[in-house]
Amino acid sequence: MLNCDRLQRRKARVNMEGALVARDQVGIQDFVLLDSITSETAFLDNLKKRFNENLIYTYIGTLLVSVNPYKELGIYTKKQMENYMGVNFFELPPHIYALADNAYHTMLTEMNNHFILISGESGAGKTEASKRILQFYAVSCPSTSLLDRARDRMLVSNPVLEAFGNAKTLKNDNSSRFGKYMDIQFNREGEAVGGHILSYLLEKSRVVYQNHGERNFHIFYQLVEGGEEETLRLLGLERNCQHYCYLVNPIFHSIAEVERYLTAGPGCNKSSIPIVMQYLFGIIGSILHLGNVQFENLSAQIASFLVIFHHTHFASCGLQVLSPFSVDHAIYARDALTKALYDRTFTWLVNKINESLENKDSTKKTVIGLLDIYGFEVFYVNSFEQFCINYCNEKLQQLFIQLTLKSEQEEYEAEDIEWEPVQFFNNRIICDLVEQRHSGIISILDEECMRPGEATDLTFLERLEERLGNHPHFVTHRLADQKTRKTMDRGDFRLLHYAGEVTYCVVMHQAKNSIVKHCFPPTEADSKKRPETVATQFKSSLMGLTKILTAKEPWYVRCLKSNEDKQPGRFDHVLVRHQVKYLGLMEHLRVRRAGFAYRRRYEVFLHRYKPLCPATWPHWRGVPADGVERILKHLGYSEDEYKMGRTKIFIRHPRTLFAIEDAYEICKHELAAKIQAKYKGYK
Ligand code: AD9
Ligand code: MG
Repeated sequence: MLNCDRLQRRKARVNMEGALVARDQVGIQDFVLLDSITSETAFLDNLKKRFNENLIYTYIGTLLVSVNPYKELGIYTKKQMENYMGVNFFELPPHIYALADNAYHTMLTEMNNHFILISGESGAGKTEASKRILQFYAVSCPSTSLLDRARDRMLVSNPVLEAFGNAKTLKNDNSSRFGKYMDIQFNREGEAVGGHILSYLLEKSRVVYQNHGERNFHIFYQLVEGGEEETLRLLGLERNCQHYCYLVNPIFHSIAEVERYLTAGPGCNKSSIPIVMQYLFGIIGSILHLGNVQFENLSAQIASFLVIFHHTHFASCGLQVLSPFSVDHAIYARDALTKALYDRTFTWLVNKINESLENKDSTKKTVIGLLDIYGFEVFYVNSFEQFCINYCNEKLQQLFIQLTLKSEQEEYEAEDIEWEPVQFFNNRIICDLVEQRHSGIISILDEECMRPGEATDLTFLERLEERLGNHPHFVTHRLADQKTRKTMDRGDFRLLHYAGEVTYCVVMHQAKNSIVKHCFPPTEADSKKRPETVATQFKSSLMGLTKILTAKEPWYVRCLKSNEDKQPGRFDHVLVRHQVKYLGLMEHLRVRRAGFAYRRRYEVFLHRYKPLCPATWPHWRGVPADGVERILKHLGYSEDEYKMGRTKIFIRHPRTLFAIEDAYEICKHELAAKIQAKYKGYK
């Protein structure tokens, strides 16, 4: 039914426009289709030509390249969504909606799971892209009034998570400081029936410290600047961000969206809403108050502020003794407490949202996963958080390489398809440097953390130097001149990431032993038993994510940053060239152009398309591969449009497949009409 609608809409559009391929006429819409683009310069020229005409999207086959315009283009209207519903890739100019729509229809046709990997550096447009996709599904998927609620909750969960998980950085005014993977679940009818969010390592250090020119999480300013008088009075807060040590560079934000979500209720009934709000805002308020606690007159403050700023130990007589912390210790304990509090509140919020999105119905569902994670970033000072964020980006790049460049080429080989190998940089070597068991940076960090009292940041650096000094992607101050010809500080190490060099500061000026402090979740840092370190936990969660993704069919959006200054419409050639290079877009283009857009096992292809050929319909008694060849010959395809592998059919261009799919839809329609006529005849 759905596919017939799609066909009707498509036919209507084709008639309206008088041509199957509606091109936007500026540059080239799909790099794969035109052989004239072979050099990086030509690739960039095409991107720029289109960007200058506000055409920010271009395809490499089914991969979507998006260049951040830093201005509203009016291309995300409801009308635009309708235009793209049920359209195959090459019918209309490239758009994020076309990709979303294709993923959706492929999922419904093949009844399998998909994911959309949105990648690019900080500020490139990943979060915007993921929001556009979600909005598209909200409008385009069929829905009943009951399901509207699940769908609306999915939509409104976004601003709330952004309020608590995003902040202004030097790279991006609305930078995601947590990783987000969201499954949207669909039933057989294609209705969005539920969802689930996984969040990854929130940058909680931001609660207590922000680099110059950056800000705390949005929610703090939303509450202080935008909260109601009564709320502020209850929480004892002043409407002045300058008053709070944890807040710098205040800016006005609307709190309305957060309140709307909380009153729409993550699974709570009307009467419990004010409690939820009070609870959340109460925590935000307490964090602000705690941040203002000063420790000069320690005893007076501590008297009024719990026992957390004391060491607890037992005297020989068995009595519990509290002795006050030093000022440094007390500040550390205060900050550890606020960070933990914020982190757990964020986890609680994600859980609440998940409760409200949960669909308990046990019927079969398929999913589209949306991955929007913090982008690769390099600051003047890079610490543990940047290390985790950039490691995460290495993993995603590795996944992309695995799924496109590597396995694609391996598959051609395995299937005996003639193939000229394309060379590419495999960042596996950097992932190993970070995560390899026993010899990677995380393992060495873990080992150091097992030596409490002895290990310091400097001993950690020494271990790294001893064990990884010869690694081509690892540099410390002793080796800096030889490897990268740039000097560096004694307390730093540098990684040569796939996307560029980043110098990480191990020995922070404000803390004597920062790495060891980062190792363990704060509440457990002083306990006797050794829990997993934060880095190891993060590594495990990324392994889990990779597993989730590899079980699904991939779609890619590669976001490019047009300039570093967030300037509307400015295309910085050098910056874009750098991204095109490290994202491996040219290699991807080469593999795509020489390769095949579509491949299916012979049995699957035959099963679906056998009605298209009298020789295979209704039954084909021979070998599946022969049946497939009969269908293709019957449809008039020449041998350069497809290749027969050992177990699969490979089709070169997506448009060939789309044409076969259209023929199938028409055939199915006719068959249904015949059966109906026959049935009427009986009546
Ligand atoms: V980070 O890794 O979370 O720091 P993102 O998510 O890649 O980063 P984001 O989507 O937040 O970047 O985009 C940054 C800003 O660019 C947005 O706040 C918008 O102002 C701007 N942007 C991004 N994409 C578009 C777009 N398609 N149209 C208009 C855009 N503006
Ligand atoms: Mg983001």
